[in-house]
Amino acid sequence: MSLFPFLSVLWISLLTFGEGYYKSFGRFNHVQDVTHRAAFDELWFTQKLDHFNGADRRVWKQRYFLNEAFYKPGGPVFLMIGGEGPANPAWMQYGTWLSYAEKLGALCFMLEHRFYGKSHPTADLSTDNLRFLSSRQALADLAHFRTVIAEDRGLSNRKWVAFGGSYPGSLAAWFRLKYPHLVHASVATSAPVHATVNFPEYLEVVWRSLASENAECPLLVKKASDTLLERLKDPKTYDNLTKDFNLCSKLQIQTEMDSAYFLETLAGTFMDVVQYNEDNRGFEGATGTNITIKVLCSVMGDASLGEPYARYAAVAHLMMDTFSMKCLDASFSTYLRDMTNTSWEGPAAGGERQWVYQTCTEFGFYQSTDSPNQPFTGFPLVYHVKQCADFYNVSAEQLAMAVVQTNEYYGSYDIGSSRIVFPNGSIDPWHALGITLDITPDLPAVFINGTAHCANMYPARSEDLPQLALARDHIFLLLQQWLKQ
Ligand SMILES: *[C@@H]1O[C@H](CO)[C@@H](O)[C@H](O)[C@H]1NC(C)=O
Ligand SMILES: *[C@@H]1O[C@H](CO)[C@@H](O)[C@H](O)[C@H]1NC(C)=O
Ligand SMILES: *[C@@H]1O[C@H](CO)[C@@H](O)[C@H](O)[C@H]1NC(C)=O
Ligand SMILES: *[C@@H]1O[C@H](CO)[C@@H](O)[C@H](O)[C@H]1NC(C)=O
Ligand SMILES: *[C@@H]1O[C@H](CO)[C@@H](O)[C@H](O)[C@H]1NC(C)=O
Ligand SMILES: CC(=O)N[C@H]1CO[C@H](CO)[C@@H](O)[C@@H]1O
Repeated sequence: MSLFPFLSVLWISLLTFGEGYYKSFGRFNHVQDVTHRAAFDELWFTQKLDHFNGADRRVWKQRYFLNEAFYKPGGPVFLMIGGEGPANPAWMQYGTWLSYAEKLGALCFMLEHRFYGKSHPTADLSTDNLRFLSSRQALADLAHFRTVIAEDRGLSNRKWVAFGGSYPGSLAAWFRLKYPHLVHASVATSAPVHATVNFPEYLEVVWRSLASENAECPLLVKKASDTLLERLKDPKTYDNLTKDFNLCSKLQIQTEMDSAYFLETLAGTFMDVVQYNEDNRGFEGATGTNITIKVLCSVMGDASLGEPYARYAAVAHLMMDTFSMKCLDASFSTYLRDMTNTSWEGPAAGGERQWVYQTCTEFGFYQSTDSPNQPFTGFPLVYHVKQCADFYNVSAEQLAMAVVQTNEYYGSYDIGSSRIVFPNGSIDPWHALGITLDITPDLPAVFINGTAHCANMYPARSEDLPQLALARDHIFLLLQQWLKQ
């Protein structure tokens, strides 16, 4: 889901379509809702800066949203958890959770994640200040918010249910795990609960998802990316590459980082399209929702465009047209400059600088080309790990230790809890780090064959796959049952 998660756990999204996604946020103001759901408020909560140091009394303002339209006295309280991007108010008007709220008479809150959107705990995004950015601090924010709001509004004896998709899906599960007295049940959609430095399985799922459209498709992608890698070895080809991919400045390859960034940017189109294939995120104002696996594979299969390399370039052009980009910026030095800008007005302050920091200090999740069973080449694990040093002075050793500690702290796949449901979509590459089998009857997985990242959270559509509609109903029945316990 793209609230935040939208700009998903997959920062690649931003590398490739950053502009398009960001512009889409502004557009919500123009979405005129004609239903009775329109009313919701933007509010601010006084939050502690450091929950784990009693001597630190500093506070800041955390943004949240409230929709009371469905609340019936005595009903439950729903809390949508924000993630690695601005909390998108579109979720206060649309989304499956609201249809559950309507049926169950729930009061609905959404809390923006610290350091994202308008929730600024510190004066800037310096590495020193980013020390206060972690999932643990975010969970403590949720706990403090839940406690104070319940007291202020007389909701202490109501049952609270947490929702989240992608990284916030993990937070929804962990909130129930770590604060079971504060949250009665959780819906943890497409939640990557296992931290791992290297995540080569991501691109393996991309291969399988492309192959499910057409067996030839990933082979053609592989052929194209192999050709590309070959050409990158010869500087005489750079003028042609610059032209073929409509790069903003002449291709310059001085280090491994330069070539890896270029190759990753091009692969990013395929990764994004697979992750969000045919979902219903258009309601958020997202552009490019008609670019699907089917569309990419039909371009890759179009022999009239020339060799696979030329078709790969055609895909890049299609994305530039779709997102109205004048040219493709595939320069690592620009990326490095943007990512190290610590201003709240900086080019990566929409979430990239913050999220990559969280990957370097908690989760890893690096979608490397280290597996042979995937279609791309040229962005190995070392390329990702080096960014932690370049952007935040975090060493490979520190990263490895942090990831081990994250799994120790949350339990990875062994979540010792209850009343958490884990929906997963078969073509979503993130399912590889999710809960894929029922842990206990009280910790069920809901498998949705043929859907992408967070599909069950979006508003229902008539063209949805029947299994997606069934999954939504199934989750509703679980909530109904759990709220009686
Ligand atoms: C660049 O492309 C042109 C035609 O598209 C081709 O004739 C030429 O050989 C290419 N140059 C290199 C160095 O590959
Ligand atoms: C996607 O939609 C846009 C705007 O509606 C349209 O201009 C474009 O041609 C469509 N692209 C594809 C591949 O269908
Ligand atoms: C950071 O980005 C802002 C906004 O784009 C810009 O004004 C500022 O000069 C940048 N700072 C540095 C150090 O590049
Ligand atoms: C980077 O971290 C190391 C220790 O981890 C420290 O000694 C060094 O001063 C740091 N460098 C910068 C530029 O902050
Ligand atoms: C998923 O659906 C495909 C076809 O739509 C089918 O071939 C496959 O067996 C299904 N997988 C599962 C696990 O149900
Ligand atoms: C793709 C995937 O991991 N799917 C799993 C999701 O959860 C169900 C349980 O309901 C598993 O059977 C699937 O394998």
